[in-house]
Amino acid sequence: MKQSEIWKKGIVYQIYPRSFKDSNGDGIGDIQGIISKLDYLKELGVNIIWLSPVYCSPNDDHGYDISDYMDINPEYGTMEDMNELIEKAKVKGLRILMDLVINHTSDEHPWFIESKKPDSPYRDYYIWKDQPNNWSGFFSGSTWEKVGDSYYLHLFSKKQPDLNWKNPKVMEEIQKVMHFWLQKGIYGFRCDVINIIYKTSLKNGKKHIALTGKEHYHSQEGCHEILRTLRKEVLDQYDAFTVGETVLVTTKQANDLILPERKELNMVFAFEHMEVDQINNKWFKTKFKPNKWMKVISLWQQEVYWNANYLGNHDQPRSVSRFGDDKVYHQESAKMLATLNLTLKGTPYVFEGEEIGMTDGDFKSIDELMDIESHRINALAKKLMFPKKIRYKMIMKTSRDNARTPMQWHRNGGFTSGKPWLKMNENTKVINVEDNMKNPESIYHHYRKLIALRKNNETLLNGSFKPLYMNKNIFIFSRYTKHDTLITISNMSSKIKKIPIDLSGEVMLSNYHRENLDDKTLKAYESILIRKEDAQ
Ligand code: ISL
Ligand code: CA
Repeated sequence: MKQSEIWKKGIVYQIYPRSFKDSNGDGIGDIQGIISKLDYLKELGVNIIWLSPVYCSPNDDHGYDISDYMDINPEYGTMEDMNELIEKAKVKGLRILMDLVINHTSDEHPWFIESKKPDSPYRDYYIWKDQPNNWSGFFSGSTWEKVGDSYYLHLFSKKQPDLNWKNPKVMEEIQKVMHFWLQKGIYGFRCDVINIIYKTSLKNGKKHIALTGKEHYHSQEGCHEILRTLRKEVLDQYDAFTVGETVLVTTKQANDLILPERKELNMVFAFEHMEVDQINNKWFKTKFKPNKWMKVISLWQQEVYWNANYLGNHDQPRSVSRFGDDKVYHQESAKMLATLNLTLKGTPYVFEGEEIGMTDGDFKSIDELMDIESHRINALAKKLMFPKKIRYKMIMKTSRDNARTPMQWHRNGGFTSGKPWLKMNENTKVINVEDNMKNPESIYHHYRKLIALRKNNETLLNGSFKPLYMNKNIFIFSRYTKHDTLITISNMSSKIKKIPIDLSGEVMLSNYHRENLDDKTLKAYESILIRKEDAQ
């Protein structure tokens, strides 16, 4: 089918349904809640909505453990609600991207329940072994769980058994699922941990601090084959696109998944720029050094065919708390980050709440957290005798719940009329949609301007990327076509800096009321987008 390639011009907004908007007062975000906010999204200017999983799930990992791919989690609504969402969104020119989690299912999926019986035809839907191997999992600890006399593989929680992609039946079932959703008119899939789904062998792995065994399942040829099949048999029959979530990929491995001639995915989420403030693994944070980040961004911009640009998602701390300053320069730094993300080459993704500068959660104790990953790590750290204070500090900095606190619609919250499933940040009093919309100087309006500007700007949509200057805190790059050059200048620090190179041009957007480049001083977190003067 002819591809409209909306994804090349579009801006994607990620919704974490549990936390976006509750319509019935049970404290849990739901589909009717999303429907009630479609006009808000339309006004913001985004055109694709990525929904984190809304399928039936026992919620061990909040929807990333699916027990029925073709039905809706009753907490979120019904299939009628979902059909309504897809239709109403479409009428407004918004397309829905669904999360496709096919590395694993829930252990409560009927396939797995059957698979536990050694003689069942479903046995080979999953990966069973008489003896475990030495692999270690994403949420720490062993990756094998015993049932009867055998063990099954789970790279994530034990309630997320890995599917066996060597079984053609699994391929058949997942194709059915994809057709089911695409026929409803969705615009494609975000494919969860897609580069680890194929396990070439189950041999012991080389010992690593984390993810022992990964060489047996990371970026395997079998995975490329699966993706080509899904593309040919399913996706190419629709006007659809895919973004793969890919762990631990290099630029080369990313290109191998997305170059058009490969006919696999359209783009991937990589993590290298999310790892610049950590040592070895995400639990050990080090100070954020902008220069490291710029280098990674610059490399990916230049080497990778088409990037999926993002600063945060439901697994990451809030971007303004992490890469900006969520206290003194909250407004300025959130706007600077927005300008960076939306002027890079590729498809920009905005995570819910980022457009108003939502910050990390303000949890008082680990007990307030709901994320399985945080609790697993806490248990492990306790076992290793980490003192309570240190555990608290470490987990508060990194917990995925930082991104999952309820959306702050107005001063009193506005997410639910009941008790939210996860603590609402008290700063909703000052950081909320209502106030943001009223104030023309707000972060929200900065996003709106940027989105509008980008949508109609050929240079921002398709221009090449060139780094012009990088030092400890300053990042300057251009986007150019034959006829036009745009330049983004960012001071990624609170220190006052001089613009280090000679630049002139018309200011198109700034976060400090700047009208021209006469003043060569960059204020704290100042960011400026200019059009070069000699450009036609
Ligand atoms: O979460 C990460 C870093 O904080 C990454 O290691 C990686 O994104 C993650 O472990 C994989 O994430 C995806 O699959 C998981 C699910 O828990 C996440 O929410 C999802 O985004 C298992 O399905
Ligand atoms: Ca609800």
